[in-house]
Amino acid sequence: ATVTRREDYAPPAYWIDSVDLSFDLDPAKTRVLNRMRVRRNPDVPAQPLRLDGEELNLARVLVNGQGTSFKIDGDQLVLENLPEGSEPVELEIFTTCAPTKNTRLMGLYVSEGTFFTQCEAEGFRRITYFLDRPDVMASYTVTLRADKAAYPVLLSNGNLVAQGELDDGRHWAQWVDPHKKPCYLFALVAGKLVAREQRIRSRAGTEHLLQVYVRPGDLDKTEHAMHSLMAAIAWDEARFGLPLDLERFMIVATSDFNMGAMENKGLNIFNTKFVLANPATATDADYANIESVVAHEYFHNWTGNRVTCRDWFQLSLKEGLTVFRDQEFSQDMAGSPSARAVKRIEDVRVLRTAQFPEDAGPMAHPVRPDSYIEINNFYTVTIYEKGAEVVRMMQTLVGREGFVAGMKLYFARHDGQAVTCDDFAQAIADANPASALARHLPQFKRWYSQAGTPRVRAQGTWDAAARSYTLTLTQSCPPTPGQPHKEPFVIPIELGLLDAAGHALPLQLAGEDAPHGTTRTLVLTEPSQSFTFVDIDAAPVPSLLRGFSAPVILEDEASDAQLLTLLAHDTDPFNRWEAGQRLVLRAAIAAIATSALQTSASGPLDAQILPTSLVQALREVLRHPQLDAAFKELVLTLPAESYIAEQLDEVDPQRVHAVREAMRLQLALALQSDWQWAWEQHQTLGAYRPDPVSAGRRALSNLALHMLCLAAQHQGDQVWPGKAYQRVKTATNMTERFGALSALVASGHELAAPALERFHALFKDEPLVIDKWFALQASAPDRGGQVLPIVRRLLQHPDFHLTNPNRARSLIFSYCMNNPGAFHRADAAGYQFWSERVLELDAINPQVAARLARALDRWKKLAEPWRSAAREALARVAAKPDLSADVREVVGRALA
Ligand code: BAL
Ligand code: ZN
Repeated sequence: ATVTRREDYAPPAYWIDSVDLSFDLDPAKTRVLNRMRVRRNPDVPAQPLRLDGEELNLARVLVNGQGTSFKIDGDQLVLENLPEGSEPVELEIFTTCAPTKNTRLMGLYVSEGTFFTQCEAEGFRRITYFLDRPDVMASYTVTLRADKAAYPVLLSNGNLVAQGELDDGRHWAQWVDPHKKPCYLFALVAGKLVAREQRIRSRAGTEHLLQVYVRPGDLDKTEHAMHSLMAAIAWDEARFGLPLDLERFMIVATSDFNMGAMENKGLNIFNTKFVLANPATATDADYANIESVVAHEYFHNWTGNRVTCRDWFQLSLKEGLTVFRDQEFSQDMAGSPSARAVKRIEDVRVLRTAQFPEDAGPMAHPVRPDSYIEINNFYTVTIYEKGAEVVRMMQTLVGREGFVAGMKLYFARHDGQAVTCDDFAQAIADANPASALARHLPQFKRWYSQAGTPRVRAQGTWDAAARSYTLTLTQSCPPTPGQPHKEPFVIPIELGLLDAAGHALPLQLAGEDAPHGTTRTLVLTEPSQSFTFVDIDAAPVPSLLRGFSAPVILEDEASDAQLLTLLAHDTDPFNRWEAGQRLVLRAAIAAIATSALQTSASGPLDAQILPTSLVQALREVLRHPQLDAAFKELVLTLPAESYIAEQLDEVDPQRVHAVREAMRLQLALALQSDWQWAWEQHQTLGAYRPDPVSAGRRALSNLALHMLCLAAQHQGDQVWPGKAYQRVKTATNMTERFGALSALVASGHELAAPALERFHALFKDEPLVIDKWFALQASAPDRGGQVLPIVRRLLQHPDFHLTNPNRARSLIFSYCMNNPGAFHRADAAGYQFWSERVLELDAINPQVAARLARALDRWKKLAEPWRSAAREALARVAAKPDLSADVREVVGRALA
């Protein structure tokens, strides 16, 4: 396998100024004529032109209209005899490709009779020979020709400049993109589509046409995506002064897509999952995801497209920054401080349940990686979510206004360029020369270069005589592959101190004249540092890492009593939630260490794992008159099994499952009347609205119904399952309908089967809903090992299609990656299933297969017999001779 290294970066030997592409679109054999103006890069020694290509049939190469000698070297087309000198050369390359055979969904492919493209990261080379690297930016003119009846809509980037009929029932359209772009942002779409349209006027008075294209029949599911797009456009102008730079901005939805969506210039292509929504088919979570993904892709128009990446090692330059922007957008859209905090908690939950394990496992890599075999494997939670945390820390260190100034300087310096993460950090620091970021910039940038999650140990001492409180913070970071030793990071720690009654204390550091508020940010730069607060009358309760101000693992000595104080009183909602989670985790870990609980076919055991004081504290949160429903739902939701497992040195997945199930049952039984109260108090009336307040009420009432069904199942009572079944039949929105169905499935009630059947019949023509139906069954709690046989049976279901990534994810990924209790079977049958599916998928779509291959990333943490069985399963996959580079890299690293 070829390893690509960041240190080997060299500028391209040639520039491509312009590209004129003509497509004769035919599903079986599409003809592509590529006419480029190419010139030598005068800064680089003369060398042959090497163009990337993959699975192309080459018919002709002309240089300045003349035939030329060329050779094929591996996947590259090599031209050794181009005219010397700096004059541009007209290069004409004629190739064909086979879109219907393209099951990888990279390059040009056909989905349900419509042509789509996906070029990031290296898909453009599957369309034509090219310098397929992001630092080569060209002007594009694209002409599409296709049968008019089959492909009435012909789209590409930029503006439609001409169109017409051909005499054989075909038609054509020509598009010119006014902006230079790297080829990974190229796109075309051709098919039977309809569009929701909206004309808008910017703050500056310019007019723009917005379009959301979908298949006929889906138009009634496009309103929310359009509203989200309009909100995102307004937000970027208001918050960062970044306007829409296109006359026309298009979104097109397809049901066959490897990723969530793609930010092609002016022609975003989306997975239907992140476009289509109406109250009957989409849940509140779907609505929120659509808002955030539509915004994310739109924000790329500046952060990614106007300023792009020099090379793929800089991927987080655009992805970390754009995730940060979409998270900020969603918080601003949420409105109230409480709704903002809910969004922050959800984001941190993703970071800690997905990115922290990645950073501790075989695929750990820095936010700016040093090497890769297959770049597709590096579209990770580290590049995206940890990258966003790095940007957020910059904002914390320079302030919100300072960050806006930094962004302005970044665009002033780099608009139209392909740059690095260093360039970004430098711009933010240079715009804020007096900031802690500028003072510590080289050290801060270790967040880009060092992998691993830092640990921060906090020790506090109250000195009664001096009336002072000294907090000592000590940082460390464990080794990661290729990085045995880590240098200290710059870690902003936001904190507050509470007295025993939960009141916030004024914060005055030794040497200061007066207190500065009740929450402030300390900047940890040394391996160990002490901070002394004065005028403190009694031992305080520290509230550290408020708002999760840095992506670290905090180890402090908080007692249960202190955590209960934070859970009841902290003014920082994140730490209030965190205190509850930590108390639950403590109880879970203690139970895992001491008990031999097992779940059985009849359900979880009735055991008292959570201490009474904690159950009472949770009750008080649930019944609290001021707290929002959405926040309550988060506090009352137990940490995921995978997150609990991460806290353990050695994992018995069945014990983790049994303990979590027992905690769930304990909460269901101990708070039974409170759940009933919560259900009754949080019904939403009137027309469905996806706003955070209504969504929070539905989330809490769904959790209540789930708990009530669980308690009822344990007690043999039929009332609540009956209500849930009724709701599956009569609910007027998907959030409530699916919540009720999930409650029946999760409690293992006999009504689950008829409810699933009815649900399928109702939504058999709605693929995104059928995805939910598969996913729910694959992630059901395992009782006596029933889930795997169900999943195997569902593989044979007429609605299951392995070639469709959404469907593969809904059934196979849900089982292997979201259902540890069912997947980690003592008989290794779950791992056997996993290895079969990885190999099967690899032959179809290596990118999707490589994602599934990561289900066993953390196998070295497993206890026996799981550990040996997992290693064997990995070795079985690795033994396949013709494995893709994608899967080989993942299993190779896992076994290293
Ligand atoms: N650039 C790939 C999809 C996304 O992150 O927006
Ligand atoms: Zn992105």
